[in-house]
Amino acid sequence: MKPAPFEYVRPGSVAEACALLASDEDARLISGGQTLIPMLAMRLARPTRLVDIYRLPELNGIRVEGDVLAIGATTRQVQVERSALARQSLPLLAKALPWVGHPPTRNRGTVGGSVAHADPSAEIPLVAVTLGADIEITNPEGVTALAADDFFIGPMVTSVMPGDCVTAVRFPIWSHARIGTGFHEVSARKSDFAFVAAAAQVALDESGSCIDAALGIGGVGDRPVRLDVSSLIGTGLDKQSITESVRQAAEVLEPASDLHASAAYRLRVAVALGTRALEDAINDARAGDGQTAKRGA
Ligand SMILES: Cc1cc2nc3c(=O)[nH]c(=O)nc-3n(C[C@@H](O)[C@H](O)[C@H](O)COP(=O)(O)OP(=O)(O)OC[C@H]3O[C@@H](n4cnc5c(N)ncnc54)[C@H](O)[C@@H]3O)c2cc1C
Repeated sequence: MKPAPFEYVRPGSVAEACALLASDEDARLISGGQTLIPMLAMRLARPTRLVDIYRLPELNGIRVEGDVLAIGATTRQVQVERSALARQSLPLLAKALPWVGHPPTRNRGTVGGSVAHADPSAEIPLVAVTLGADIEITNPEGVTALAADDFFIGPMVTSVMPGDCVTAVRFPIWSHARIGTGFHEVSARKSDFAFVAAAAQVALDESGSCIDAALGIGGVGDRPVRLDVSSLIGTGLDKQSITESVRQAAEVLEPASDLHASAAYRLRVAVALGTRALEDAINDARAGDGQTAKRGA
């Protein structure tokens, strides 16, 4: 099948892109095209006009801004994967990225495109929710930011309105001296979308006691969810406390059944992978071979 006819425009700035979007409700942004091009080819999307932002230099780049790592929307996933700065300040994203599709899709797929597409199983949105990232949105009225938790609404549904362009994602950098990360997912084949994914980051003090813990689960409900494992803070992180904390936190999950997996399977795997991701993060922090998050590196 071939795409339905569309007009193709390559604006020279974000402002021009937003104006083009606002002037035509059937216009659609295209970035890396890894999701949109197949949708066009299958006629699941039939925009009248494609507004191509992929080469806008103002949207590409990885930089430290105080205590956050700002990643421009059209920064390709492979750029982040290869960035020493991203690996050092955002080790959880670095650990998740190899699970995002295949090397060829990461060569063109962008961070902003993945966030805007909002697949409930996608790894970058999961890390954004787990760490409490902010999503920057630009439209003809100006620039705003939304917490990732408020940005993702449902499967492929976000707070992006007609005329909006996601322009950056800002991930908090943990400043603790000892942090560790863990990431696990189950899928039919490596590089397929996850049935269930779990992302965890912990910080330990010098005595090995937990001072911060974040755990997110993807693929189980209609969007990625951060689980409350704050009961682990101040503890020595023994196995029983971890298992119990994840089991209790997972009660908020609302798993759905589909062709790939039943709701009961998804819930069971979410608890198992969440526990495993946390244990890996703790071992990583204890061993000191997890990247130590640093600002301004
Ligand atoms: C074979 C294959 C396997 C894949 N496996 C995975 C996987 O395991 N995990 C995973 O997470 N992804 C996976 N993907 C999708 C991933 O590769 C895409 O990169 C990602 O979903 C979209 O990024 P993109 O830049 O290509 O966006 P595009 O395809 O260009 O756009 C996707 C959607 O987002 C909108 N959009 C794009 N940029 C913006 C913006 N800045 N602001 C507002 N809206 C915007 C577009 O209008 C469109 O609706 C896979 C893709 C393929 C082809």
